[in-house]
Amino acid sequence: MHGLTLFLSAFFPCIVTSQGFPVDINSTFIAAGPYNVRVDAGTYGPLIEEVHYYYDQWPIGIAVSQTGRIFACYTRGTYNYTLGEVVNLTAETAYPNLDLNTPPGGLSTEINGVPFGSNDQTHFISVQAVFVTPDDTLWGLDTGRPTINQSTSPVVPYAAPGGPKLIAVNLTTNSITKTYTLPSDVHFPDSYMNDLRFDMRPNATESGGGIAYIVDSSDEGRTGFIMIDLATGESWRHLSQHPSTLRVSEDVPSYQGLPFYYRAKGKPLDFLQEGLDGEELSLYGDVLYYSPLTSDYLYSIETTYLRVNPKTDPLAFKRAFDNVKNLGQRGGNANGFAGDSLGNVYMLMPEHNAIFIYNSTLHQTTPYVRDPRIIWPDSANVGFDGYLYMNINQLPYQPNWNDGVDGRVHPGLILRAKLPDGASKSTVLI
Ligand SMILES: *[C@@H]1O[C@H](CO)[C@@H](O)[C@H](O)[C@H]1NC(C)=O
Ligand SMILES: *[C@@H]1O[C@H](CO)[C@@H](O)[C@H](O)[C@H]1NC(C)=O
Ligand SMILES: *[C@@H]1O[C@H](CO)[C@@H](O)[C@H](O)[C@H]1NC(C)=O
Ligand SMILES: *[C@@H]1O[C@H](CO)[C@@H](O)[C@H](O)[C@H]1NC(C)=O
Ligand SMILES: *[C@@H]1O[C@H](CO)[C@@H](O)[C@H](O)[C@H]1NC(C)=O
Ligand SMILES: *[C@@H]1O[C@H](CO)[C@@H](O)[C@H](O)[C@H]1NC(C)=O
Ligand SMILES: CC(=O)N[C@H]1CO[C@H](CO)[C@@H](O)[C@@H]1O
Repeated sequence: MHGLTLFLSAFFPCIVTSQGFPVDINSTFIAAGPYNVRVDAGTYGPLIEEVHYYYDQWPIGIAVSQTGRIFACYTRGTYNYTLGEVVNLTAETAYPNLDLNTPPGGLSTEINGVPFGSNDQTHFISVQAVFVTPDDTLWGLDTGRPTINQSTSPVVPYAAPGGPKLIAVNLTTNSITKTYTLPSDVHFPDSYMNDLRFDMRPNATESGGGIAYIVDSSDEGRTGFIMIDLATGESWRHLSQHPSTLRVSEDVPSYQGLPFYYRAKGKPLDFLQEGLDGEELSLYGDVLYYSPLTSDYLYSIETTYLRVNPKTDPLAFKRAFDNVKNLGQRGGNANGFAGDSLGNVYMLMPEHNAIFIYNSTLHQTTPYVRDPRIIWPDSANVGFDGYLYMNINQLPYQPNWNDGVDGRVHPGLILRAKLPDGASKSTVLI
């Protein structure tokens, strides 16, 4: 099949009819024998460009600033830093500096023989996701839950209050401007904050300082959403353990054509346990789209239900539960989400080496880009320059999922593709 490699970077436009059906998804033909056989070329959509090569730490989250600075985060582990900035084609460095990435007391501690994540509020422990708001603030979501004993029997210890936090960094001064920690009735010991979006408009909350919508993807506990009022620092939950946020039992996805079971070292064969994993706001911030990692279904809820602090309304939970919408299947499991200035909702599809778009006008998923280099697109971020940037980290080959054997091969990648129809970063939710 060597002939295929010739086509990997070719530009195949993907034309979608008004009914959403792609008519020009291309395949190619290999004239190896006398018969000209049609072959899936593995590609469609805009040209994919290689932007950065990760040779050191395997990345998770990505965010691109107004001036094109690229930030990555890395869950850890044993890594020296968990928040980094890309400095050239093949290297990143600790951001804002190594000191803030190095909790003096270590990443975890033990109380009566039970491991807990660090409760350090002023240093980064394990940053899972990053986001740049249009005012050029970098937001980092620290789970406070590092992986420990990575080489023997990996454990993700419970969080200690103070460790899990949302931090804001001013990209002009490169200094932390805000830190939000969470009370124990909002962030549980086994919560795991996984993704974040913002509506900074003054009318989004009564206090006028904007709101953060955060995913709790807890493998062991209660999946749901955590909201933070960015002016008052108050936080609350919604949709805890609503079926739309729960993992799908016994999910067996396929990656690169291989059926996938979860194989942790020293443990019986299992399945991915991850529920609610990705989210994206609609263009005007009135709808939040989301799905569990292990589900083919896309869900949404009007954000008005999530913005109600349940302390002020005894029916708040019930109203949110009653207003979840099932938007149907989308053609596979989805991992991260992204959104653009036209309201396109991008969904990262690790089973297809592709990114799909949910089009709320068509009520359908449509294809955007596909490429054999997209081996687990972990997160994506729309840049101010009209490109979608994505982190590729080969996650299904990581040791924690493969009996302790690390099948990943450097480099990891940042890829980018031009957005459709001149779309760019949305500045509506400023
Ligand atoms: C991490 O830090 C240690 C101790 O400072 C150093 O020896 C090592 O080279 C660093 N690793 C990387 C990949 O930078
Ligand atoms: C990239 O940056 C790293 C870290 O600062 C440095 O060691 C390396 O020499 C740089 N590589 C190039 C090609 O500039
Ligand atoms: C981690 O490993 C250390 C030393 O190998 C051991 O003492 C400790 O009990 C382990 N902790 C867990 C939670 O497995
Ligand atoms: C970041 O810092 C610069 C320089 O002090 C300031 O002008 C800017 O307003 C700050 N950004 C935000 C979002 O506060
Ligand atoms: C905030 O105001 C904008 C118009 O400026 C409106 O479109 C939006 O719906 C409002 N949001 C809320 C939560 O009222
Ligand atoms: C959705 O599809 C319609 C019809 O093809 C198209 O006009 C629109 O630009 C697409 N995108 C969004 C975000 O609605
Ligand atoms: C739009 C596009 O790229 N079409 C191509 C699909 O594949 C055939 C056969 O390789 C080409 O001839 C077309 O140009």
